[in-house]
Amino acid sequence: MRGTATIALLAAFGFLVVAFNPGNASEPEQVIKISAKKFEFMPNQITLKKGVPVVLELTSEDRVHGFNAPDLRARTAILPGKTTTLRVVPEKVGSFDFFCDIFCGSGHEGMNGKINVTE
Ligand SMILES: [Cu+2]
Repeated sequence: MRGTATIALLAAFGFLVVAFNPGNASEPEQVIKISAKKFEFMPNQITLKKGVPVVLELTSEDRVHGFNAPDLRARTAILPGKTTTLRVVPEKVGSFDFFCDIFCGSGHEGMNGKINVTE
């Protein structure tokens, strides 16, 4: 019985150590929702801070689209009915294009936006 109590106590203590570890107390990463449809992204202008990670939550209102920001090495397909997440850590300041890279119809070439990365 005593052994069981000791193990339970150790388990509880271990949980406390994990729960209060300062390493887990960091700010949650910013989430930016982007929706895609023929032939635009909403929003199509995004401002990020250099070195600060963000999570993009990508959804599609109609069909399969692509999201590609080559300068940020960020690319994924966006499937309808599903949320696709993409973590981005901007490494340089500037204005970078993103665009749909899965052909989606006659307005596909104009389906793009800008990511501005500030200091
Ligand atoms: Cu497209």
